[in-house]
Amino acid sequence: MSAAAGEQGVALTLDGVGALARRVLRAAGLAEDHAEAVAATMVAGERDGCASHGIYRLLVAANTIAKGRVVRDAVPVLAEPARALAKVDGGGGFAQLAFERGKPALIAKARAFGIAALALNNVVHFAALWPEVEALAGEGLVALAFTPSHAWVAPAGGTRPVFGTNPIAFGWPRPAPQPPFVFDFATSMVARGEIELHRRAGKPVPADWGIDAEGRPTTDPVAILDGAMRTFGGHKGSALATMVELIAGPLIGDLTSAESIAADGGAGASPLGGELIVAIDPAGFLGDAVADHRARAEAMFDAIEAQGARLPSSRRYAARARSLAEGVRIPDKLYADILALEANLTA
Ligand code: NDP
Ligand code: PYC
Repeated sequence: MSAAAGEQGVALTLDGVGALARRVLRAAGLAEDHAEAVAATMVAGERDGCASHGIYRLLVAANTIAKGRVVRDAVPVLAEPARALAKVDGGGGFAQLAFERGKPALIAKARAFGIAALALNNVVHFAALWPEVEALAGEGLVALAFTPSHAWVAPAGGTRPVFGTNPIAFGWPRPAPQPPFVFDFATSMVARGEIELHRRAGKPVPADWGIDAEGRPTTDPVAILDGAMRTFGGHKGSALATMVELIAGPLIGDLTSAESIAADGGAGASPLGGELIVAIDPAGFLGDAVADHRARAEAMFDAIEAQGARLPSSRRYAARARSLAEGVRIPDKLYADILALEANLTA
């Protein structure tokens, strides 16, 4: 999370962010392999200027661990229910390690069969999805990822939460030196983490982000956190959020967002459930013609940028270049809260 304008923030190298994250996660009782995998996604978020899923998530993860809502030393188990399908039972642990365990099988199957899917089951999820689709696109694959969360979001036309913030991520490989084309966004107006950050900063949110518990529009982040968030794009976001519930819930035998929040029982821990990741090898459809058709995709990216529009992830890649050169700045209060958490855990 970068420091707000006018605030200097605490300067850290990315190695420093990683060391801090690993230290706190280990102190919270997380097993070494999970701490490594979880810390890596927090560093990636901080490095790429994704405040809602960077080092701020240490507070979220520590709360989930303290509430006993994640298995600290879960051992993910890989199964292959069909030739093009892989699944990993995360054993109630954080999703990051489960994805790492399933990724090689997903890549191998996509290359062998042209298309393959990986289901993560029984995982606790608080991360952004772009690191996963970007990693798969880096292997030359087209990738899609979906996960439900907790029921915080009202359907279009309704006032009570049914959906999670249900992100959809997509990755498309591009010829070097271009990084992959990636987008990753919640099907709610904004990720819940963004509303949490406004609450922490004592700032109002835009009027279309959510409603209070009585169904009235509000700019008060606390009222929305107690009420309901809105889907983006009205009925279109609502339908996409429904799709995410279905394909990363019942389709893979895992929880919906409503079931996840019911299982949480008011603990305020991160969502429990599943994630679906699909990988497609362009060579499966195109054979030797891959390069020709990928050149047509490049022409489309050029047409977008030629008129001054930006590609999704271009902000993130620019932030990455800056952070790799200069490190990052963590807001003073967030840094103080993390140090206080660490002191508390090690006392
Ligand atoms: P945003 O609304 O900020 O949208 C993010 C995506 O849109 C990024 O790919 C971003 O690229 C792109 N984008 C933003 N502005 C533009 C623009 N002007 N032109 C082109 N592209 C643009 O994010 P959300 O708040 O919806 O989600 C943030 C994160 O929260 C996601 O990474 C998501 O995975 C995560 N999340 C995770 C959940 C979970 O259950 N695990 C639940 C909900 C969200 P860029 O990054 O370059 O700005
Ligand atoms: O920010 O909406 C969110 C979120 C939910 C789970 C992880 N991030």
